[in-house]
Amino acid sequence: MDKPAAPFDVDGHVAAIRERGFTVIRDFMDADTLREARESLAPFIGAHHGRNSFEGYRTERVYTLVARGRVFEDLTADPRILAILDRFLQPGYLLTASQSIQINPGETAQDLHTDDGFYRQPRPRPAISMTVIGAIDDFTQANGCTEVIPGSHLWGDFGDPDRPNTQDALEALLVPMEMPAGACFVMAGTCLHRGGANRTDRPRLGFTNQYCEPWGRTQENFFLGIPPERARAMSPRLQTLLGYDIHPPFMGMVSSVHPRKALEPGWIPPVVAQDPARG
Ligand SMILES: O=C(O)CCC(=O)C(=O)O
Repeated sequence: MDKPAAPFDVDGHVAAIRERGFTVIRDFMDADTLREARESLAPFIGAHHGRNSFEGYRTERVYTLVARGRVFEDLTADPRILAILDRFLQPGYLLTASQSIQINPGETAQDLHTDDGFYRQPRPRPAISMTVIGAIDDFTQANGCTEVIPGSHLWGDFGDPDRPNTQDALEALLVPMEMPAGACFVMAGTCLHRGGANRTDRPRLGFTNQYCEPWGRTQENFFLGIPPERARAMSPRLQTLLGYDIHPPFMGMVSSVHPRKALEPGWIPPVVAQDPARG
């Protein structure tokens, strides 16, 4: 008889993030999910090449991933991920970024960065966003797996007060997030990391979804990036993640009404509906 699957250990994952800044979910995606993810992405890869050293000149990204296939809707609102995020972010948190990242052969390592660094609030502080990075291919040190500095989520604005804050000193602390295809890790937005260099002759495909506090500005503007008729067909949970909800009492309202109304068929924005010139 098959051993029953172990229940998902939310507390364990939350404790690991609090302590080290990240946690790994090894069996996040099964073989069917991985196949679907690859098939859904295939038509889009190649359309966008990195334009700077942050995006990576030899890296291909597919933005607005959440709307590129049903599998990405499910991965974005995966109950295991949301159970972890519920413990770090206020109710009504938002999807702030959603993209696949294919690091191609010859790509160099990214600059070290944090994912919530553009919220210019003094550190140390709680994370304003949380990041998920999923491995669609195996992530290895050779093919450019993400590299993370454990514990850096607790640092202040100028790094660890007990260590020199030089590039060499920081690089010496990097840990490669080697993981098999199907695994993902969840990381505090305050944790220093970078995409690694790909020294193999094959691409490394992964994806990232990032989620921010419900009062934060999102990196991607999903209201403009996802046509309303597509958003209308998504689950209510996903609609909330995309901003079709309010942060009480009324952040996110649309001309005084709940933003989900704007998804109803035939909805006409009040600036148009109430325009005396409309006749
Ligand atoms: O692809 C990766 O492993 C990490 C990429 C990353 O950190 C980013 O682009 O912000």
